[in-house]
Amino acid sequence: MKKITILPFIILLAGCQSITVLDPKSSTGKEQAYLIWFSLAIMAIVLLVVFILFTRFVIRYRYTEKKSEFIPQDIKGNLKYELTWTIIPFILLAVLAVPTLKITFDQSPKTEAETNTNGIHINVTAEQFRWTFEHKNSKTVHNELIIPENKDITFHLSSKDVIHSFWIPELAGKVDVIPNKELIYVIKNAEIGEYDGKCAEFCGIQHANMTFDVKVVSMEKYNQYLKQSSNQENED
Ligand SMILES: [Cu+2]
Repeated sequence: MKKITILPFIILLAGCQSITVLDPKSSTGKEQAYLIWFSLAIMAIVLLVVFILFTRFVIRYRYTEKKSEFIPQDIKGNLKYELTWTIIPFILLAVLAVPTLKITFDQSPKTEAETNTNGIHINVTAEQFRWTFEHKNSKTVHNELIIPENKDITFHLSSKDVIHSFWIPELAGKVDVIPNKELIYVIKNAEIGEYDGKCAEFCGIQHANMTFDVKVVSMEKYNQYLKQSSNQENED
């Protein structure tokens, strides 16, 4: 019977693997993680103040024999307090809004190609249930994305059928891939490594299998990779 009592803790611990979103490996992901930590910090401050006040009130106004007859005075709105708890949340929200709006706006998918045409551009086509990556020299590969480190990678996202969602948790947040509409999404300064990519929008019965491998390599290796003629499109 006792063993069963530790079950909830085991379930909680199951989530203790590193949360990849909070351990980002690109500047795009780092900005997003910063927003999460920043809003968490502000929430923690609010929570702390509430808990401290709550504890204070519980101790100070607890019921005792002495106070059994005590009835607190009925006071109408105190202007000072009313202003305090109206203005402080307003300031907190404003502080939170500035970086959130800036980063969200900068990173939002655009509908037109960036003026930066020198960077690395990759066409990404989603379809039930695979990903196709086309590099600038027309090298076309399925379910395997190879990109160079420390560059701005501009993805041109489009879907052949339904709405999918392009997501590499360690590099950047998810972005919708919509039929008949090309969206431009930029991931900046990825670090060398191997990451998992997936479709984050339920798109059909094989949705869970719609994954892809991501490898970030040196620029040199990327150029070599582009030259390799292994064009999966022909092999299929
Ligand atoms: Cu999908």
